[in-house]
Amino acid sequence: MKDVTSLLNIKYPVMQGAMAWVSEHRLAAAVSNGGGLGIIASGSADADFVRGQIRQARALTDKPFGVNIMLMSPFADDVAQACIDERVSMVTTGAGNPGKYMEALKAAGVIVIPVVASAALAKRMERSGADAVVAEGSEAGGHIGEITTMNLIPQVADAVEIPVIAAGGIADGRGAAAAFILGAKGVQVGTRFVCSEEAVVAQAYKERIIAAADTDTVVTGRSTGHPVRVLRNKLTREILAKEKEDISLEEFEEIMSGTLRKAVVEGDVDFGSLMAGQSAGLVKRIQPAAEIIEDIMKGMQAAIRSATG
Ligand code: TUI
Repeated sequence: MKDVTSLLNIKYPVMQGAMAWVSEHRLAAAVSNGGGLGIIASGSADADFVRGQIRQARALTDKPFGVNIMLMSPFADDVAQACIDERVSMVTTGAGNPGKYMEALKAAGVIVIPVVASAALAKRMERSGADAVVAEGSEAGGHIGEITTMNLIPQVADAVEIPVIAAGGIADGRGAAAAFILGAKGVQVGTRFVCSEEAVVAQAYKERIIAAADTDTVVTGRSTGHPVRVLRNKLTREILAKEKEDISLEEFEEIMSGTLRKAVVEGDVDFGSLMAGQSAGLVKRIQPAAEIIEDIMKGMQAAIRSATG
């Protein structure tokens, strides 16, 4: 099996999770310059925005980086085409089944790494030509599946021959070491990179992650079929109370609309959606992205030595 670093032509098997509004070109380029794989999140942005992001990232790094296609976006088709036109090295996909884009992306020579939350989808993706999968456990921030990383990684690793990259709950070398022991060949880290110097994110949001304890995330949106993990705040108290009653999808969407931007851009930590994983409790300070990658790699080696020594 080809390893993840040679597949992606990177130094360390550490990918930065795509986070809407957070992982734009500056963060992605910083992660790639640090030897990992930076990923531009397209979120619900249109193709012109994504094209601009790709070009700006190229101005900041000559290393490979990726683009994430968020499959619930109304612009997903155009974003996939933009990735092909711009000849990006790789794409990840999230929040759905990217089957319909697979052939065109592969024909254009783009490496495709779908994010999956089940072994069944991982198998389907392997059959349709995926180069690897990111298996994301429910500890992750944002839109999540049901299975924890501890259980998902070995079951996906058993189900497919292609490399498995672990995501969800990994913020330091111990988590990365655990993921490798479970069968992963790489890790994807999100929440800790929100607290990188290069992430253009309101300081108040970064500080809420740093202040977070292990129990400070909650899952909103279960009643809608689109569960999303965020830090607890006034917004989550309001929405969870409404979800206990019988809130319509329309009312839910009206309350949640624009709240991620509110958190990331405006720093509204009370009424913004502070997407973060359960690993928020492990994030202690704001650091350059390159230092985060070095720390994870050194910590991973130390954790493996101490477990086997
Ligand atoms: O996609 C993510 N995380 C995200 S996307 C996002 S944008 C958003 N904003 C507000 C509300 C909702 C979304 C924020 N965070 N992670 C990857 C991921 N994909 N996690 C789980 C899945 C997933 C779930 C079900 C992938 C496929 C799937 O089923 C597909 C099928 O059709 O079988």
